[in-house]
Amino acid sequence: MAAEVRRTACARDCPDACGILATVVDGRVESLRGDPDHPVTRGFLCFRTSRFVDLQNGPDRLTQPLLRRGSSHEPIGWDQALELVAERLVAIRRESGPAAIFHYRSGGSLGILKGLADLFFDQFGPCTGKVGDICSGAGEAAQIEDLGTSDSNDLFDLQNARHILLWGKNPTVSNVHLVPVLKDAQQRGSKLVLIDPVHHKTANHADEFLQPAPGGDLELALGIARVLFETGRIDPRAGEFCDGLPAFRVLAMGRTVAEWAKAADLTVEQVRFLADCLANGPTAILVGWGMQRRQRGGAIVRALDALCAVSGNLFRSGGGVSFYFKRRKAFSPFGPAVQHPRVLREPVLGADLLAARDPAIRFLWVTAGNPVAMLPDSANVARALANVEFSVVVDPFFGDTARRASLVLPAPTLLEDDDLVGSYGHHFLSETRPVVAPPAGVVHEVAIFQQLARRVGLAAYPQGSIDELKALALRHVADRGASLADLRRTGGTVRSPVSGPLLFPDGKVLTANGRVQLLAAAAPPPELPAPPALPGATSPLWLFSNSTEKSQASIWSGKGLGERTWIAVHPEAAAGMQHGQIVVVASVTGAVEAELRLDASQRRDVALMPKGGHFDRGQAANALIAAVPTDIGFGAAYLDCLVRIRPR
Ligand SMILES: Nc1nc2c(c(=O)[nH]1)N[C@H]1C(S)=C(S)[C@@H](COP(=O)(O)OP(=O)(O)OC[C@H]3O[C@@H](n4cnc5c(=O)[nH]c(N)nc54)[C@H](O)[C@@H]3O)O[C@H]1N2
Ligand SMILES: Nc1nc2c(c(=O)[nH]1)N[C@H]1C(S)=C(S)[C@@H](COP(=O)(O)OP(=O)(O)OC[C@H]3O[C@@H](n4cnc5c(=O)[nH]c(N)nc54)[C@H](O)[C@@H]3O)O[C@H]1N2
Ligand code: SF4
Ligand SMILES: [Mo]
Repeated sequence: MAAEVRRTACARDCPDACGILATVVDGRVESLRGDPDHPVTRGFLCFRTSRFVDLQNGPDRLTQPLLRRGSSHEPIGWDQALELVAERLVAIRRESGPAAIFHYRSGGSLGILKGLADLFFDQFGPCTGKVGDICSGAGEAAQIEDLGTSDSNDLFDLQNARHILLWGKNPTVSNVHLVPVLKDAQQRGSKLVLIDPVHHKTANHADEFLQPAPGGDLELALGIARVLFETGRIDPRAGEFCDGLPAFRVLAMGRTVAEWAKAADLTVEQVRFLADCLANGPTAILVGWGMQRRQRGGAIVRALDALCAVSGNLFRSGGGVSFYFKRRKAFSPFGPAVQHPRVLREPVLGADLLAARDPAIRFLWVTAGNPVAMLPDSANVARALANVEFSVVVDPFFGDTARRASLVLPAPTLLEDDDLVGSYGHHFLSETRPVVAPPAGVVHEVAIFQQLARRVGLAAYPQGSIDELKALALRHVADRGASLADLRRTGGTVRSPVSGPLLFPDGKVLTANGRVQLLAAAAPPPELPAPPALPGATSPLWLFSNSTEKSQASIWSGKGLGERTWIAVHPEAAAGMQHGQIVVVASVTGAVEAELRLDASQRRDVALMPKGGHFDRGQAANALIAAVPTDIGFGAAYLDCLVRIRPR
C-alpha cells in the first residue's frame, strides 16, 4: 500500500511543540520526521520522539481498560469501567463530600483539551485541587512577583542579542530546537555564555562556559550586581522603572565581590566578565528550569530578573529575561476558576495525601502524569496511592503509577490525539491531528469525560465535537488569524496573535504599578542533610537528576535505561571505584543501585543521574530526593539533594 505523509504536532511536555510529519503505511505509523515548514522545528525531531514509533507500535501500549483484582489487572469493557467510576464518584461525594475526590493532572500531554478533565472535577465538586507546580512553580512565581507575568520576547529576537547568557540550561538535550536559533545568533556575532555546574553537550556550543557551585547563582548574581553598582553601569533610569533599587543595592553591597565570587565558587574575573556581558548589551538571559528546583529557587530567579532590569536589558530588543513562554495565553478557558474546598501541594503530594483528613482522599484520578516516578520521595507517593480507596489512571502506557491504580484507562498516544497545543519555548500555536486511528479499545479522553458527565448528571458539561471544543478554546483569537480554519489553511501552525515581538514594548511591566519589583533580601543556602558515611563511601555530592536525551521524563525511547540507572561523577570524587562498577547511591531519603560512570569534565562535588527512572525497577532518582517545597510557588526542590556513593 502507498505510503502517506500526515501532519500533526507534538504535545509532549517540551518547550519545542514541534510540527511532525508521519509516514503512514496501511494504517500504521512507519516513521516520523520534523516538519520543514514549521518555523522552529526546521525539519528535525529530537531523539526521543523520532523513535516514538517503537512505543506507538510496541507491546507496552494500553489498549483496553484494566481493573485491578488482587495484585494484577484484568481487562474489562468501557461500559463496565465507566459505570464503576460513576458509581464510586457519586457514592463518595454523597458519603464524604467532593473534597474526598482529588484530580491530579501533570504534563504528559500539553494538549489544551486536557483542561476539560479539570472542568469535569470542577463541575462535579469542586473537588480537592492541586496547588503549585513541580516543573516551573518557583520561577513563574518569581517572575510574576517581579514583572507581573512569566513570558518572553519572540524567540527570534535572540538574533538581536550581543550576549546570550544560558543560565542553567541544556538545550541540546531538553530544548533542542533552540540550538539552531543560538547558532544563527552566534553567526551574526552574538556571544553565547553557559553558566551551569554540570558539564554537558551545550558547553561545546558555548563561547564561554562557567561552572559555578550548585545553587550558588544567587550569590553569583549579587556579585555581578555589585560590580555593576561599583562601576557605575546601572541603567540611569533604573530608579524610574524599578521599585526597591536602594534595597537591592544594599543587598548587593552586603559582601565584597571576592566574597560573592567565593560563595559561587567562581573567580572575581569570571564575575566581572558576566557584569561586562550585561553592561555591553543587548544581553538576553535565558533562565533554565533546573536551578529554580531548589529551596531558594524563587529567590535565584528573582535575582536574575533584577540583574536584567538594572543592567538596562529588560525592555531592549535582544535583551529580556526569558524563563517561560505563556503557552496558554491565546486559548480561552473552558470554565470559570473555582474555589476548591481544599488544596494539596504538588511538591509534597505524598505527605499531603496521607495527611488529608475530614475527609480523607478516597478517590484519586490521574491524568497524564506518573507521580510515583516523577514526584520527589517516590516511596511516599507510592504509599499514599496505596492508601486511596479507588484510583483511576488514564495513560497510553503502563508505568509505576498505573501499576498501583484500581482502574487503568487507555489514552490515545500523541500520534492519535486530536487537540491544540501552545508552546513554552516559542509563540506558535498548532493543531494536533490523529495521523492514525487509535486501537479499537482506545477512546479520546474528552469522550471519557463526556460519557462520565452524562452518567453522573452534569448537564452543563460541554458535549460538543472535538472541532467545536477547539473552536471554543480559540474563540478569542479566531478573528485575529488563529481560528481552526486558519490553522488548517496554514498547515497546522500559526503565530500567536496575542504575543508581540517584545514582551514589554512600552517600557512597563505588568505588575500592579507597572514597575519592576526588585529582590530585597536573600536567604543563606540551605543546610542539607547528608547520609551517614559508611566505609568506602564518597563525600556528600550534589545529586543532579537532569533531563536525558533518550527519555521524556519517565517515558523512554530506544533501549531505555536497561537493567540499571547510571550515575556520573568526577574520577576523583569516587576514588577507588571503577568506571562501569555497580554502586549504591544513598541519600537520607533512600538508596538505588547504579552503574558508575567516571567523567573528568564534572565538578568534584556533583553526581549526575537521569531524572526519569522507573521506581519499581529501582531506577528512580526520586527515590533519593526528599519532598521539600521551594521558597515560593510550591515548586519542588529536586536538586537540593546530597548523596554518597559506595561500592555495592
Ligand atoms: N530530552 C528531554 N527533554 C525534555 C524533558 C525530558 O524529560 N527529556 N523534559 C521537559 C521538561 S518537563 C522540562 S520542564 C524542560 C526543561 O527542563 P530543564 O530542567 O531545564 O532541563 P535540563 O536539561 O535538565 O536542564 C537543567 C539545567 O539546569 C542546570 N542546573 C541545575 N542546578 C543549577 C544551579 O544551581 N545553577 C545553574 N546555573 N544551573 C543549574 C542543570 O545542570 C541542567 O543542565 O525540558 C523538557 N525537555
Ligand atoms: N528527579 C527529578 N524529578 C523530576 C524532574 C527533575 O528534573 N528531576 N523534573 C520534573 C518536571 S520538570 C516535570 S514536568 C515532571 C514530569 O512529571 P510527569 O508529567 O508525571 O512525567 P511523565 O513521566 O512524562 O508522565 C506523564 C505521563 O503521561 C502519559 N501521557 C502521555 N500522553 C498522554 C495523553 O495524551 N493523555 C494521558 N492521559 N496521558 C498521557 C505518559 O505516558 C506518562 O505516563 O517531572 C518532574 N520530576
Ligand atoms: S519532544 Fe520536543 S523536541 Fe521532541 S518532537 Fe516533541 S516537541 Fe519536538
Ligand atoms: Mo517540566
